[in-house]
Amino acid sequence: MKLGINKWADSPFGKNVSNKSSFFIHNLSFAESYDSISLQTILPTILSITPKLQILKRYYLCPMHIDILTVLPELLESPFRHSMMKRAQEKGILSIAVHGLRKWAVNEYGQIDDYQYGGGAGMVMMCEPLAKAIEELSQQRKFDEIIYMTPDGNTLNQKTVNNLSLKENLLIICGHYKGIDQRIRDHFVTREISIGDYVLSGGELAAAILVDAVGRVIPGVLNDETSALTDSFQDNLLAPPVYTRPEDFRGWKVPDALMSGDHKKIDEWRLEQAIQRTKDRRPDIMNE
Ligand code: 6GU
Repeated sequence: MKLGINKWADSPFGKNVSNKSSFFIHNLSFAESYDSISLQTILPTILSITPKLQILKRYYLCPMHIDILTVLPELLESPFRHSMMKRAQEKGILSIAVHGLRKWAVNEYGQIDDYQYGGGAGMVMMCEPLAKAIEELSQQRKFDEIIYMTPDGNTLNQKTVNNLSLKENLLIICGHYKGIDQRIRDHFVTREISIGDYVLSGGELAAAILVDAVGRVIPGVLNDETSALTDSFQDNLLAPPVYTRPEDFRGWKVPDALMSGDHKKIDEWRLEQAIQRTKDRRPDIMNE
């Protein structure tokens, strides 16, 4: 369990936390020698009780951290600086670090790729820079998953997204050219993810999509209004249609049920619509 004391300093509790107790939380392995109740023992239980406590855990104990390894760090500069990803980072629930792989290049020319054995067009990303980068970053934190973004990985879905959102530390590797040397996949990578059956010129945009999808469902990122629970796919149903003012636009009316003010009726209408929409468009997800 790790927690920078500065996390507490930024928190609403910061001013009230004594040095002793912040140290106490900071390094739980010293907890028993420090205070009467063993926080170390009860904390996991407390944290698993309710989603609200999951949120507290994200805030004060273990925000999610995502490292991204790429040859094109510039490509990932903007995607996380807006909207929810920005808010998650400002709230201290999520931190993202993009690393340029050339930092670990094999020579002063910044080489990170080479011709493929057996011949054929296209370069392959070499073992050495990737292995060095992964090992260096692994010394800073223990990764729950080392993910390689690749069109031949498992297709991303909401279930995987939800699952990843509960992890603490992720490392995402963006492939380029013909991809990365198979030995890195065999010996370091724990998960391979594709975002669909088409080929992109690199894994960066796919990584941005993965981080966005994971970031928005991390406990505490969304408020009730934007709750992920009403998203498409969360309950194997697509979301129902939505409407806003005006009630009548060019003679196109908002469905009566939504204007009824009867919450039971509204819920029933939404469920009906969601089921119908899913049957029409994505019958495949209904029985997953
Ligand atoms: Cl993860 N990478 C690339 N290069 N292309 C893809 C992809 C990933 N997912 C779908 N197409």
